[in-house]
Amino acid sequence: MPVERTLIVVKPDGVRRGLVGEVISRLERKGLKIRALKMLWMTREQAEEFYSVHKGKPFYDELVKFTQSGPVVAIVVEGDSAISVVRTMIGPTDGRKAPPGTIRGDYSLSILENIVHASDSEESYAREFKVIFRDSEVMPGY
Ligand code: 3AN
Repeated sequence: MPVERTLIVVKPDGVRRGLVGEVISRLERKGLKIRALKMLWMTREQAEEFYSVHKGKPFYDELVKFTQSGPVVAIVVEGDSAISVVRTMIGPTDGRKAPPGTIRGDYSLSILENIVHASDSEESYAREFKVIFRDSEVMPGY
């Protein structure tokens, strides 16, 4: 029963479509604790580092451009097995194939514009967190 932290980013399409509240609401209703929250417009450097594991893939340039196309909302949550729990809640990458009940399944018809990002491992979380937050921005237990 590991207590974990993970990062969720409501991507520019999710912010444009007014789905920030919906995403936060689902995380809170699940029982996950919000530890940090920030709205930002990623720079090119931030977007490139955030998606550095995809460098060289055919969709990388489009992904980096899309990530900078508007503001995003980044959320750190904490809870039992938070990394895998949140991955289950967002659903598979392709919104057309993601099942109903998942965030992508309910709100996306696209593989690129799929509303949210969520860390897929502790290593990813550690790297992605540093792109957006400082350690001091994470709230202690409350
Ligand atoms: P996930 O976000 O489900 O972990 P990844 O890590 O494979 O998926 O991909 C990162 C992001 O890259 C996705 N959220 C999506 O926006 C974009 N992406 C992935 N595969 C494709 C693709 N074939 N074409 C366009 N964009 C893609």
